[in-house]
Amino acid sequence: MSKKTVGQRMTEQTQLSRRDFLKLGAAGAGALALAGTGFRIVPDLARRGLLSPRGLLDAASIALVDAAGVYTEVFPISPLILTPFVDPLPIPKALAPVPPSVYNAWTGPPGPGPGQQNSLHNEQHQIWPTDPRVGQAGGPIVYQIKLQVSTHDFTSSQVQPINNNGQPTTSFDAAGNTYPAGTVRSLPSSVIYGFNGTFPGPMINAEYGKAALVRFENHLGEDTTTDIQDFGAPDRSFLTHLHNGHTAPESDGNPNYSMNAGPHSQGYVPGMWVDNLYLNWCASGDSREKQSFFWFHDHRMDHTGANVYKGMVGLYPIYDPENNKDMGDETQGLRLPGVRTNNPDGSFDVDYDIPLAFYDCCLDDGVTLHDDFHNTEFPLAGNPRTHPEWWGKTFFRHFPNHGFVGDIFTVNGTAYPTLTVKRRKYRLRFLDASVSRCYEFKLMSSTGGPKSAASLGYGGDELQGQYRIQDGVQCMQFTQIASDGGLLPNIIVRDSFELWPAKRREFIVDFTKYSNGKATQKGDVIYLTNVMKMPDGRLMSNSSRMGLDPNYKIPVLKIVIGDNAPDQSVMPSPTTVLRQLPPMPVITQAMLDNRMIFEVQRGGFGGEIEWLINGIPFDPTFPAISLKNPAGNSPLAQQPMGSNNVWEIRNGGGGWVHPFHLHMEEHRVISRNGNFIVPDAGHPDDLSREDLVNLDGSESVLIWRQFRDFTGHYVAHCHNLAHEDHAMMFGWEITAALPEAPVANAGGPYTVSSAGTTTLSGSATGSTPITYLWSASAGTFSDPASLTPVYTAPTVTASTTIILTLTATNSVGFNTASANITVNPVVTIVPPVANAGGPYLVPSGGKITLNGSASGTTPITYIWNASAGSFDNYQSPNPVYTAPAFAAGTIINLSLLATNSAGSNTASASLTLTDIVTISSSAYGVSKKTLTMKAKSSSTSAVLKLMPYLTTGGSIYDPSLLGNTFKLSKGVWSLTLSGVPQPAAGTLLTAGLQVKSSLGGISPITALGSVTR
Ligand SMILES: [Cu+2]
Repeated sequence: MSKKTVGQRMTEQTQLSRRDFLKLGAAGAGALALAGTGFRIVPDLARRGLLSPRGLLDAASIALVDAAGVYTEVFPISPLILTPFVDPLPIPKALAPVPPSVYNAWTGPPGPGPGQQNSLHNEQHQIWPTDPRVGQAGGPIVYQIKLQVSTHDFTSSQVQPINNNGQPTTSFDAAGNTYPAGTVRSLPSSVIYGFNGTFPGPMINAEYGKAALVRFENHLGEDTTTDIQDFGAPDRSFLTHLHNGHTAPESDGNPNYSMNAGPHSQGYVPGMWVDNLYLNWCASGDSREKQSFFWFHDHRMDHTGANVYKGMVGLYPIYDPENNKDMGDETQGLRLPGVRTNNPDGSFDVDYDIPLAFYDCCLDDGVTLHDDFHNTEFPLAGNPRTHPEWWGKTFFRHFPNHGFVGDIFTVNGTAYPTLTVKRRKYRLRFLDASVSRCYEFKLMSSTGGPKSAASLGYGGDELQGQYRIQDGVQCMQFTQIASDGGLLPNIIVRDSFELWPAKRREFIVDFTKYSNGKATQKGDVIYLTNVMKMPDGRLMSNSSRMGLDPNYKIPVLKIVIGDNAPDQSVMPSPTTVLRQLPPMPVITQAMLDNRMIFEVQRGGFGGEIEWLINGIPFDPTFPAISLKNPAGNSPLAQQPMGSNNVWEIRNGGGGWVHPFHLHMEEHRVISRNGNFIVPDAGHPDDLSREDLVNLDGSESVLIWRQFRDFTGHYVAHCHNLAHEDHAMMFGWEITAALPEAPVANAGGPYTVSSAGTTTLSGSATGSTPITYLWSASAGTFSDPASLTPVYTAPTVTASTTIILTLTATNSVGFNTASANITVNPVVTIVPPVANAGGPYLVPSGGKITLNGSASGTTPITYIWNASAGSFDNYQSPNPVYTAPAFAAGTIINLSLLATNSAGSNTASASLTLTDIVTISSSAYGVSKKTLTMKAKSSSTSAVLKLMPYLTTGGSIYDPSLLGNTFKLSKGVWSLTLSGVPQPAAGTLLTAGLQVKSSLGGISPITALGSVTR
């Protein structure tokens, strides 16, 4: 790392460069002869003598290069594939992991220790899966991927060599033969740098919660005989990036890291290996941050486009087993299409869940000149010259001026493939793995079928895509479920969608019916069709947003409807929440004012540093500098770990589009071009999490980002790889988390008895280490420096409040917090003695208010219990009790439990259900000295007592009659009593009757009459 200060660097790169460029103009042709100085800035430039001694590209050399037309952008016309849509679409299978018995025997097995991360033994994994933050049991699943020189065939079809007018033309072979126009040929295999020697490379089916460690090994140096042509990193180095994995820098595969640490160069050269650890852990462990489709690709500085184009592409779908939400099993969780098979080797495959990687290429015609800035890096090629011996093999130009687009469109490495689908729903995962090409896809049917553009009379750029369905009409829709940031909050139903380089979008397509509702039939054909015309790497000329060319409908994948098949997947409804968005703070004006601003632009410099950010080419040795923000600052692109910020990504020119990618964490779009209503019509999935900012011409996009979990070097760059390789990239860093001042919390409030003890519960947030100190106006602590000391209260005779204070101190400062503790005098508490009252008499089914009570220290709580019946409030000492309708004479046991803090006591009372006695008729025969009556008892077993009632002047006249008893018969009896005494003449005699039951219960007094004797 250079020791220059930021100020020195800014001086060099802004003031000096600007002045130099203005001053020099086209004057100094000798600039090209300037020797490289070993400067690390854009090292290839230095080596090629295109840098000044200060590491800057001299304007003179730029002007010279421009004038010489070094990068004339002439592409060959690829030979026409004669029988398209015959080769089946390759559907990748999951890569098998390496068993522990094998990788433990490796020289330098994977592991968390120092020096275990790469073959240079100079790096260590920042976070191992067993780290408590990640919390995975055991080590990662280990994979091995070898970078190998190999070959690849894009088609099995024969081809017709054609020229720029679409007419048959001559062709060549490696033996030096020339074939006359009209000769149908077979293509030679193209040479690739492949992950495990294949294109696309392997697919790793990953799962959240199970880290994957991939050992990438460079075997590209072992094949010294195959002609590797004139593209791909000339030193055969690699640097693999898992696109938008939440990955530590040492495993991220980015040049800002690789130039400053690890290999300390552009990549890992032949013979080296590196363990990229993909934790499969969402940022900060927040499930809402989970993603669903990564890909890994080369990121070697200056040659990413060439290396990717040469085959370094791998797939990495990632599933979410939490609550079986998205685990590739359509019978569970969200029930997205997918039937999972767990393989014995520990991997798993998912049927009806197909990744589709799009890649355009162009094949050498043998007559197009090979000539660009990189000529000297491939001395064996002898450029500039034509290469008829490479006829039919992939052709590449580095093209700093625009970008690179091919004229043959491939899916999963096969040109114009066919996929026969079952009549059911599928999950399709789209990835644009192209260098520069953007696509817009529709599902179309065609009556006439594909016709070659050549046969339709097209020429030049209009031959791109080779085939057209000019009669194509849209017949199905896409149900979008995910973007590059994982599952959307809700589905989006779309007629078409754009796919820019590195972008991923996932869809459910229901192949049982067309969008008009009509059922599909076996044998029906649907074409996945690109309707975006992009004649060069600059921008699209036609699309739904830019104006469609009705004749430009390029079928890229033929889909044939096949047999019926079971389908237990469920199409999510518009209200189904697929994945909740993580929280985003309210964006304040202060946040907007203090944002970082990065403007991507086509510079005036041309050549290798054609593409700039904030006016300077990529410098891997320093973090970028933001343009001056509204708060007046130009901060360095450094963010403390744990921080978040608003970044503005701005397209400084109208003539180009840029898919701008930021490593490490996906972002959220806040606004486009000052419009804070997200999403706008052109970007419906801006509401999701994304790792690419698609920048239309002159567009400005504000995004909100977070910087969590790791520290170190990352990059952000245009994913038009021709732009990236020509300096449209910047380095940024996550620095150590800022120290935070402590915030103390003394806990409480507390209560303790006079002279008693209690354990305190203090705490504090802030950067550790933190020291603590308790103090109090009275009382003592067992250890005042502990967060949780035992506090001993003073002796008090009346309730007293004491203030406790906790002081927390760290390197930033100190903070105090207080809590109250109430000290109560010791009091004697008398246990309760309960009294249930009673005994109680109550008619069967009747009510009575109980008179329970208790002595003792209040508060006392009461609980009544009864063997039968009910209480209106069993916790009241005086509830109303409702007796059951049992037979008279039944005895109910009542109990009353009284409780206070000193104990409990129970008292019982009995309650007897009484007989109900009524008198139905009665008479008083004064003359006959008789009383007659009829009475009724509710009980058949009661013995009743007649209680005649004769008074004179308020006194019972003849109490001797009381006590007569009569046996009840059938509940009703009648009685005639003779010999009733006669009072003296003139006496007022009042007579009445009452009946009392032996089972309890008594009738009301029935007044019979009165007479005066
Ligand atoms: Cu770009």
